[in-house]
Amino acid sequence: MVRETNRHPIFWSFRRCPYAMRARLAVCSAGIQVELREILLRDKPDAFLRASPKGTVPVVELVDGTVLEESRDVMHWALSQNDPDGWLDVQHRDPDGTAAFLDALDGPFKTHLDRYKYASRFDPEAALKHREEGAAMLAKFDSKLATQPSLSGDRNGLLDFATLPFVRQFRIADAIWFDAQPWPHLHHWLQAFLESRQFASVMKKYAVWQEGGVGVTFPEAIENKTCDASKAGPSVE
Ligand SMILES: N[C@@H](CCC(=O)N[C@@H](CS)C(=O)NCC(=O)O)C(=O)O
Repeated sequence: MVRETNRHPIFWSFRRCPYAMRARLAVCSAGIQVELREILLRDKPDAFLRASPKGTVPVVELVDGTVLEESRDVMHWALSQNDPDGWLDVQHRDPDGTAAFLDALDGPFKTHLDRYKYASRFDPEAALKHREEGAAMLAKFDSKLATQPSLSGDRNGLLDFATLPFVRQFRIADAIWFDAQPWPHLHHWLQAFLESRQFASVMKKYAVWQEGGVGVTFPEAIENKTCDASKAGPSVE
């Protein structure tokens, strides 16, 4: 008997990884179902490393054997099939600006975030310098959000969902400090996301995939729009 999940692309994931989070958000919004395999980064399964020897999540193995190894590629793959909420509108309007924004996010901003949040792994004495550099970028996001509801324009789209998981991490590093910054628009934008049903849908906890096993169907159902941006969701730790 062919199992139902065999027909879905395989999505290798790690729940708390912001790259995997943005990719799950896009898959969910596109209404595509995948076989999600939750892994531990400290104990990567052989099957995952065979699919993608570089060993970072997310990775999506398509049914035709194509392997997507970058979160941005996964977002584009999903949204180019179905984009009911217009996430790609911003890219259609301004392809160069969108690419430059995402490059700055995945490049300098992520560098500062890591060297601030995980300072002990880098140079502990440089933590505050990196917080300052990251904060300068966050202040720019706040200024943009003062003039329009979302980084992508009049509603959350590609730029927002690519960014929100990383801003969430920046806050987690020191929530008291983050909440005390003069960024009312950024705070509101992040909070609305954290309380959304969309966020709750992609943050469910799944058992770690076992070699030889079958993952879980994600999202569990697409008919009832579990990823609907308009609905509030339960709080997620
Ligand atoms: N450029 C990659 C970066 C992905 C990435 O670095 N993911 C982290 C987890 S958040 C990872 O898998 N790191 C490998 C490890 O920790 O061993 C993407 O956009 O998908």
